[in-house]
Amino acid sequence: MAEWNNSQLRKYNIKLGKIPVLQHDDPKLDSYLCNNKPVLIKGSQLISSALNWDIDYLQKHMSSICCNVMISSNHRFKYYDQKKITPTLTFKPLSRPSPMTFSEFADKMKKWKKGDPRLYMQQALNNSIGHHIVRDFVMFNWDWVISKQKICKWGPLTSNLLLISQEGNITPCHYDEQQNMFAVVRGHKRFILFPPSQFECLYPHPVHHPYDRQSQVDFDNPDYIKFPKFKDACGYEVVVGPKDVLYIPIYWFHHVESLMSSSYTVSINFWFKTGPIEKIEYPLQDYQKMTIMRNVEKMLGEALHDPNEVGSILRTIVVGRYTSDEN
Ligand SMILES: O=C(O)CCC(=O)C(=O)O
Repeated sequence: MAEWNNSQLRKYNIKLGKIPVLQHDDPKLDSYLCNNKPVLIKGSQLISSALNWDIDYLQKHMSSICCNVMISSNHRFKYYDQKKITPTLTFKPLSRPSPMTFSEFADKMKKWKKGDPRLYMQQALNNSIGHHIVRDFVMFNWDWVISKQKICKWGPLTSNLLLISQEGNITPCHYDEQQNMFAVVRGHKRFILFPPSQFECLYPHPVHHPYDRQSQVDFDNPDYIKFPKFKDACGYEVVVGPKDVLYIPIYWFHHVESLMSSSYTVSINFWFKTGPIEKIEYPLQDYQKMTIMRNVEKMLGEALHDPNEVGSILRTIVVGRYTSDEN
């Protein structure tokens, strides 16, 4: 399998630092994980038993399993919540779900040629995925990841997504409400991460919108008139390769590119709920303020019985009252 090089990284007009890299047994690691600081972890063996998960192996052992496949007319796979699509909203996503068996997906991947719609499989691993895959899954280095979950007092593991992406696909910038240990099995993925403090520079869609949690800014073609603070965005980047694990802290924005080192990438994420807060300390951290903002939006939507009214009531509260220098 080929290596990646800098020419494969998409060029963006964003200031970028580097994400630190630590060995799994480095004594400093726990402090990163417990303090919501991203870090690339080497040598954990978290998914060693899945290193042979290429399309042929998975086709052999998951052939009839129905999988969530997204199809897109371009390279961007911007996630949306179908439950938030309402009849009054003009919403035209460029990608659409197209469930199919793993065998159908594998055949499409093998026959794919330039100009065809792009494919991205994102399937939760559960015990219906065939006993060979379950056997490999059981042999993940659970002891290691569960020890980190305990040390950092994270909540339960909620899911593991198996992600199979064509090279060149992009998951645009968004944040999740869970802690994520992201492991690459095959190929390379470039991540650009932004801390919660960058919320204002990244302009996530409103909570009631199907694109909730996704940045409105198109990194390939930013609209600086609509999103002027995007000019000030500062991120951190890292390329994650086979056997590496990237810790993506809860509420950190992330943008992901599958690089050309391989015709497709295979990765597995480990999503954990955040743990109960034992003692609230003030001032609150930026990610805690993000949860408050989300709750305010949700509460207003419910109280008004109309999510379309949330923006105007927030403007009425803020503009001229909290926006002048005297405040
Ligand atoms: O790998 C990708 O394309 C997206 C992964 C992601 O956003 C996640 O695991 O939260």
